[in-house]
Amino acid sequence: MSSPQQVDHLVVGAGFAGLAAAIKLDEAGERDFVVVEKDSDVGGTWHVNTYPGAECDVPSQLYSYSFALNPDWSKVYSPQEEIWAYARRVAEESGTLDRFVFDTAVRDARWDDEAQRWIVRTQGPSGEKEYAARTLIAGSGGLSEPRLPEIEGIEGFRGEIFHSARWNHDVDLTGKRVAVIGTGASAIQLVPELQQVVGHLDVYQRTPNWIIPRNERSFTGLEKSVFQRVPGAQRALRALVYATLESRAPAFTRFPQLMRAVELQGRKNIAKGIKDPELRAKVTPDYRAGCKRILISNKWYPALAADNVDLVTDPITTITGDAIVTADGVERPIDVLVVATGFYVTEPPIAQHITGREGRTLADVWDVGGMAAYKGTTIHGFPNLFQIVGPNTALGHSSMIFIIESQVRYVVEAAKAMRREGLTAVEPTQAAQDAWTAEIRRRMRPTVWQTGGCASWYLDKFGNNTTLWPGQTFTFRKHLAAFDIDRYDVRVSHHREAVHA
Ligand code: N01
Repeated sequence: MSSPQQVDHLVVGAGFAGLAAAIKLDEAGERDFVVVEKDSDVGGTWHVNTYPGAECDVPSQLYSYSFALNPDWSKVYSPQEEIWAYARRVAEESGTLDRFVFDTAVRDARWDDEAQRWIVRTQGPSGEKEYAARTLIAGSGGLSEPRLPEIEGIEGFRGEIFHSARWNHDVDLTGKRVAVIGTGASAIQLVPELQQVVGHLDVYQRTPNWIIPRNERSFTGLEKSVFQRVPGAQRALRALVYATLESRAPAFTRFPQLMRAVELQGRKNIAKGIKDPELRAKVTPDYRAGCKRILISNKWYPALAADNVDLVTDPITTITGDAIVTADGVERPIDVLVVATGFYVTEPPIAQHITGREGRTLADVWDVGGMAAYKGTTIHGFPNLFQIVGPNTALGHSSMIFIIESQVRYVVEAAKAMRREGLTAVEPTQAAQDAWTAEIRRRMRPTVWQTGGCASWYLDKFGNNTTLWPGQTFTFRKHLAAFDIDRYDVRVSHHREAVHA
């Protein structure tokens, strides 16, 4: 292999996180970067998730960059292809696409302490390539690695099988016998679409979710032209959406009993969509709303009540060559199996491929005590690694793009500080990271995620919520407003010369 390509910053992933990092680095004059993306275009999850009915459940006025408002959103909650087209347009207009490398996966990244660089090996259409990067900015997302269910016999299934995030559009579902495993955010969007085309649909539910109505509507031509001509009007609407969503945070983080109001809405939604008392009982959760992600849909319950749909709640025991067998012994034949079973969130596979200063992978380090990072972004033992959407940065109540922009600002401030001070490495001290993690754990205790009586993918194998931010988003932004170099060990040469904090 030829010698590594030297770059200042290597960004992993061209989703909303990687794209924001590229744009903001570029604006700050940090132009020597490469964005490596395993898929064929920008957009991340909004490029990959093409299942029928895929839409965002955060209003688009807020689920968009603050620096690239879009006056043309068609609806309050935009469909996947519109969000992807928006990301594509922002990327094109930013003038940064010349530094994006597509169809290229990161195989591994290793910190070279001698060179003070990340050595990153990639695999692309023209083979393997190595980069030597000052910083590694991981924007690969928490919801990018599909989790397939471990069910006996699943590998022997002879029909078509695919994950919601890897939709196989070549399979015609018209008139077929189809099963969907899972009833999460993806399933509740795709099931109502499938119900209209398939012959018969079995939906396998392990745990019901709280689902409230979706206040859906299209923007009128007049509204769009006002947004076009008076950006202030659109900013005001964005601020209103932000404030409305933000006002819900305390119910998640401090006063879970307030979630009774959501449960009332959820029960009404069930009563409206389903007449059969038995089916109503099956879909009614027995835990506090908010403990698992609150979902929004007007179509889910009517779809379950349709004549060609069965909601199966008996646990699946085996999958045969052409059927699913449940614990009650019933065998339901199918042609196609859709698994909408979520993602690897608390044990992200990319962590196995990142090796830090002491020769340990991020996966090994996190295996001991769970995911942890200083301010959800930097990690002791992993100099110059910045993780966008890192531990405890995800949200249950608002737009992840707000969090992404907060983190990107921090990363850019770090890059500027490194240049200004002539630093080769910055690494949060163990003390700083431990104090941050301890505070997160303390704040997590009264939250609905820990007290609500459910099992969720927010929690890791130790029972800790290492996924969500336990507070208001503006507090998160405030924490990351400046690069607090006094919480970092810094190096100005091959040897550690200055230690802060
Ligand atoms: O995945 P999930 P998702 N046997 O993990 C079930 C975002 N998102 O893809 O609840 C049987 O939520 C599992 O059951 P249980 C959003 O952040 C956003 O739907 O664990 N069932 C659950 O029902 C969301 O939260 C949008 O008991 C099994 C389902 O599979 C996140 O993505 C749209 C099983 C998995 O649900 C993930 O959503 C879509 C098994 N072995 C997604 N294993 C927006 O609109 C798992 N399940 C922005």
